[in-house]
Amino acid sequence: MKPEILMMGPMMPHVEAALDEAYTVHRLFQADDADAMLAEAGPRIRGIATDGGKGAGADVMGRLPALEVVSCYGVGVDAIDLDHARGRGVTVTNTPDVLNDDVANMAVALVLATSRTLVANDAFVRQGRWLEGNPPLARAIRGRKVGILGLGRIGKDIAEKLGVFGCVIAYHGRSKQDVPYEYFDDLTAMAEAVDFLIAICPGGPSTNGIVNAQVLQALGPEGTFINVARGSVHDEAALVAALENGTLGMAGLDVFEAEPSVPEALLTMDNVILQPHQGSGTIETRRAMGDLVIENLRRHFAGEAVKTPVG
Ligand code: NAP
Ligand code: 8YV
Repeated sequence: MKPEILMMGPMMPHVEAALDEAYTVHRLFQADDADAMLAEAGPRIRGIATDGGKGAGADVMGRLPALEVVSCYGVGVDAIDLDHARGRGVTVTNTPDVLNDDVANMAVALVLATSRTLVANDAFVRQGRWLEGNPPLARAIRGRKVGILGLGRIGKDIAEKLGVFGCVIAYHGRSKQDVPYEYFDDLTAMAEAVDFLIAICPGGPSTNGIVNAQVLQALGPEGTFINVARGSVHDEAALVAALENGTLGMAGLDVFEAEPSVPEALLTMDNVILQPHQGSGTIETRRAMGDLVIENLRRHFAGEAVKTPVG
């Protein structure tokens, strides 16, 4: 008898194929009546396959008395109720490290795209405005100061990459680390001191709205905010207001509070570059993330230690 698992949302084809081969998969997102599906199959379901957006709440996990493992396609597990899982001894796994390179590349791309006004200049050419003269000059990044909010696995990769571009790196987190970068124990103080603030910390209650109006004001009219972490990390209303009134110079955003909805006001601003949560969005990285989802479930059901448990 194959173990039965619940799939919260569509996954990559190779992941769905591998999971269908090894398990009886109940697709919650395809159920005409999710409640009826959970009532019928819930007692037999031993695993969940999910992603960072759909996560797994206590509402669903609470319907699965035989649940043993949650395998998340994504490193951020803020949408999984970890307290509920821990309280029941449910193993949670994620996909760390394999995505560092591409998520860091997205942060670097947003730093370059904002500093060199890439998107606005693209429109400038397409709209024929170049025929009337040159656009305003952009800004260099060599020698400019970058503050990283969350110097973890991805944050360190961003620091290393931007170091090669000649940026001066600082960071803020809850603890000082043994790294050759300036540490700020206060986020507002760091924002005041840097040209770019890059958020790459986890989402969740401890970071909810920490990039607030005060932090954005400290970053200032010449400053740029880049968010490749979670939309919950910034106060979106304060961010829109700061960009509108010039308190903040520019923003490069891969994540938003209510994805896939983006505040209307941001759509018409030319001092903002928007991405549809694609930090890890390359074929290569997404395949590696999918492979980890499969491998963690395989190991669990083979009675082996999972590869990448959430601590
Ligand atoms: P990580 O290695 O765990 O690093 C997280 C860092 O954040 C640590 O340096 C930690 O330092 C800091 N941090 C944690 N809580 C904090 C708080 N309350 N205030 C300030 N700093 C805090 O995680 P990672 O693998 O680099 O991933 C980071 C996050 O990136 C994920 O959780 C996810 O939300 C996001 N992400 C986004 C994308 C995307 O597509 N845009 C892709 C992958 C990941 P201290 O413990 O010292 O505070
Ligand atoms: C994923 C992410 O795209 O890893 C994360 O935390 O945000 C992204 O890599 C996301 O989890 C998939 O929904």
